[in-house]
Amino acid sequence: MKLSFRWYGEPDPVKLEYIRQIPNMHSIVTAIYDVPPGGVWSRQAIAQLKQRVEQAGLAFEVIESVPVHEDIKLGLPSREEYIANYQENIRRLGEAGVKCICYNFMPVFDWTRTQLDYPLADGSTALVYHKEQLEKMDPLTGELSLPGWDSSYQKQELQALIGQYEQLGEEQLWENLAYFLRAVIPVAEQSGVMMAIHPDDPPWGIFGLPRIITGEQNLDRFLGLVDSPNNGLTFCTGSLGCTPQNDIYHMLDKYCAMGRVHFVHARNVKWTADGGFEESAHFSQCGSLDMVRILGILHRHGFAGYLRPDHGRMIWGETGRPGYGLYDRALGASYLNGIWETLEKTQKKG
Ligand code: DNO
Repeated sequence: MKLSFRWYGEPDPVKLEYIRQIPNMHSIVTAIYDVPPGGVWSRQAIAQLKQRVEQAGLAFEVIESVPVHEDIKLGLPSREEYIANYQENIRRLGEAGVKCICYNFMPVFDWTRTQLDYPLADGSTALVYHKEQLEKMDPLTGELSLPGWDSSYQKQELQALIGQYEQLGEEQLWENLAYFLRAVIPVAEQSGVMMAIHPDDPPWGIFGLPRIITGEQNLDRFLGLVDSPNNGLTFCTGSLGCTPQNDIYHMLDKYCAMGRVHFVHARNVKWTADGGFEESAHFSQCGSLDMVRILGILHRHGFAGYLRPDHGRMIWGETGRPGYGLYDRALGASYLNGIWETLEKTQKKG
């Protein structure tokens, strides 16, 4: 297991130098943020980022994300150019030593929550998804803006885009995903890069948009689209595990056995009675997921991929990017280290 930590580049209030001080930290998970989706990342920008991360004593091996342009998801003729650009990014990142690229195939909106500063009983705040709040949200009329959302769309453009996806439907989205994978996975193979799709978060359709990377059946289908080890998963415990309908322990075991889990986002969520969830501290008893069981499965399979603590609460008065402060993620990292060390010292692998 290679412990890693997400960093949003120089503007991130969490400094690389602080991340370095977390025990056992191996690598930084980051991206080039100033190129719009679909563009090519310059070799110079990649080299600078690599140098900056390595100078801080950390490895530059995981990118999250290289975004997939909407035209690829929609299967428009312009996808050819964007796919060629995507292939070029994989080549360039591979040349720079990147081993794993995390991406998603969610139409329009990335991860979605209904509140980013929900007060928990202990006085911290967390990201939550409450169904009754979601029902009141309308991306076309509301003022709402969440970090996972692309704020560059005008309301009219957004309306047109949502309309295009409604027409497209799930099956065609699968087709477009297969088309994309058939083009990029061979390049990833040649470049020594593991592609690791992030599950849809939450794993169900929102605002009438189709979502397909949601549960076991669909992940099986996804892995079968291109049967290559380079066509793999980011196993996000909090995304897949935010509904008890997903048996994440069984799924993790199965996909590890297949050698298709390259990256793990380890976080905990607490299911709520309305079918939604609240993000909690990593500690098992704080949420609905059993972190010892999750790491135990990874350990049994000799997991040598990347794992990062995921969203944290805001604690100790920290302010900053919701879910991505330093303190609670660092607590999460230390807790995950503790579980892993115990497993190393007490369990046999294989
Ligand atoms: C949320 C993240 C996601 C993830 C993308 C991957 O915190 O896990 O935004 O980075 O979906 O493309």
